Amino acid sequence: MAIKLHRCPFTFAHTDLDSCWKVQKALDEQGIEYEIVKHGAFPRGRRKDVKELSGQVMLPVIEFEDGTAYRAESKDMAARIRAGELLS
Ligand SMILES: N[C@@H](CCC(=O)N[C@@H](CS)C(=O)NCC(=O)O)C(=O)O
Repeated sequence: MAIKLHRCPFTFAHTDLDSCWKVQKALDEQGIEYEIVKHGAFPRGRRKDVKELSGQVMLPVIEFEDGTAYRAESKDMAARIRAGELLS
């Protein structure tokens, strides 16, 4: 089973202006396998599942295999991934 990347639906946006892509790109660069779980864009209030998982509504969120979640500013998430510290 792979980790899950909970992200916005705009998977065509391959730009660092997109927070979800920033994290997805870092996972790709590090060769970390993941499964994408897409969520609706608006409104935030509809994201009950994201809230339940991570305690907040913003994306991206990484869900580890044990069901725990990791959410931080996307630039910090990408930096942790690139540092090889995602799973530690
Ligand atoms: N500063 C945040 C921004 C995160 C962000 O705006 N995420 C978007 C998806 S790419 C989002 O959840 N937008 C919907 C919303 O604002 O409710 C970060 O870099 O993590």
